[in-house]
Amino acid sequence: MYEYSFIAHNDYVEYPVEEMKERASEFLKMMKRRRSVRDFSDREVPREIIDKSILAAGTAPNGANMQPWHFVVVQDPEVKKKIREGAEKEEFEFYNNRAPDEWLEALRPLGTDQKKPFLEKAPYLIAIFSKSYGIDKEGEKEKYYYVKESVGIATGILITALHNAGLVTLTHTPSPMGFLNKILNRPKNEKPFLLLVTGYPEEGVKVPDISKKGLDDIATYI
Ligand code: IYR
Repeated sequence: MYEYSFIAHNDYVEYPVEEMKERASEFLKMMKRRRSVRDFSDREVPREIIDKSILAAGTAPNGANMQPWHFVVVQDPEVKKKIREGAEKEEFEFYNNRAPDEWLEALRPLGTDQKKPFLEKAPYLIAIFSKSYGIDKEGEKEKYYYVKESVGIATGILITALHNAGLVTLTHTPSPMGFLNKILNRPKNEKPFLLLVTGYPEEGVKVPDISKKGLDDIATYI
């Protein structure tokens, strides 16, 4: 067990109420512009943007501060090709054999299929792994807590950070994703959580005309 000392939270900033309202409203406006995109440009993106966004993801609140995540950033065309092949193999099974009709029906409006060319075209694939447990300095297993919740929150922050920087993302979940451990050489305490594709959108990209639920539909105030 580690012992932490406690320090003053000097980084907290309180804004005047009017400024808070303005910030909340500006943030909502910014987030409403976020869309999942399936066609990426191959334009280069400076690595620094990815680095900073991953560091932002790493600030996520998480179980006992174990930080049970690992991000593998793939730029190498050979590795991207292997990931595309692995994903398309699973997706073929999904679309042709595994997915129940009801699921395929729900996906129809999105126009998705087993072909995933963006996995080779986008400049970065970020494979997010959740760590089921850690290995401490003595080589002993270390228990991790609320792993899915923690990695889910970190992923949300990563998506938000990339969007805020001006990139687009696709949360891609080929299922099952075990092939990512093999290709990316990750240990067995790490499970693929999802594959985040990021870069600039393809010029003239189209997105489905969908809307988000309103406050009354998603929240109850008591
Ligand atoms: N993983 C598949 C299917 C898929 C599932 C859901 I739920 C989506 O919102 C989108 C796609 C694919 O990526 O095509």
